[in-house]
Amino acid sequence: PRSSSTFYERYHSLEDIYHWINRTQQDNPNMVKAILIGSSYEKRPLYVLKLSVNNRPNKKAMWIDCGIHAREWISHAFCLWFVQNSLSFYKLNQDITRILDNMDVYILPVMNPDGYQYTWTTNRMWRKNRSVSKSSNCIGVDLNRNFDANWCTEGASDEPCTEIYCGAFPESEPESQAVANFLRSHKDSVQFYLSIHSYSQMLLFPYSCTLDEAENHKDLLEMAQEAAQAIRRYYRNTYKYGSGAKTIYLAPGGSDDWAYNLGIKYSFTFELQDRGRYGFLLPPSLISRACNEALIAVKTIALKVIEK
Ligand code: ING
Ligand code: ZN
Repeated sequence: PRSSSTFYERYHSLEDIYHWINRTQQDNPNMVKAILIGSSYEKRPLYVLKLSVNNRPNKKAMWIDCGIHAREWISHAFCLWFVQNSLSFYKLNQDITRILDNMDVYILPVMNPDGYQYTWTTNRMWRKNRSVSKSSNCIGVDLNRNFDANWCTEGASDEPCTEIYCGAFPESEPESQAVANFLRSHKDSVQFYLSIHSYSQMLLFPYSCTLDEAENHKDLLEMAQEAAQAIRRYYRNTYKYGSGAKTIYLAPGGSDDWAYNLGIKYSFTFELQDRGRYGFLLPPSLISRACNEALIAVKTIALKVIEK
């Protein structure tokens, strides 16, 4: 790495991320708690970091997951970036302060640790988890097709050898089940759900599993539009926005649609940089730019949710 690049401007192995989680909670005992929400198919722990600055009753919360897809390395990098930025700028940056004063933040930096490990050791382009199928020699379920939202209809596949295999049944995978269980038990506080992917530069919201409009479509569209405008204004970069099904493709079983139907009315999937030049292989020199522009979109939407 360039000697001037910081920890957050590099990609990190799974082992390094586990160490980072540990260190982050040890160094910030008043603000950070690590919560074990389950384990992966290969029995690796799934840790959520809870950022919380006070115990106000009836506090809202937001959720961010990264790394549902193994090869989308900028996603994992974003979760680390977001935590670092929140901890560094609380009480210094007005927006961060307002967000943390009004919301607890739950961050799952690696939703698919088995797949991520596999991209470091064996196949950089792996997408799915690493679960073994009963009916096929092919490995892995697409965790973003495994949630219970029009599960395994058009846009997913019941064929284990495809990249969009939906699994044997909804929440068949321990990774998606852990996330769904956690959100079910926190749905009274969590009002903003966000899943981070790459690439293509898009701010998406429900639905992806149907062409129908979400009940609060206008609200979601307005929030995504404001977030995209902020990115354009501050970083001169273009993000498309809209419902998933109409902006990219029909994709049933996604986490954002499922969270939305659970009652989390502000539910989004961000596709970070780039638009295809490097694709999943975004060079480390572009991490800071990609994360900062996503961060401004998160802040824009979180501040709107606080006002609701
Ligand atoms: N894109 C997402 C995918 O899982 C998506 C798009 C968003 C699907 C929201 C469902 C819901 O295909 C990438 N790059 O993974
Ligand atoms: Zn993805």
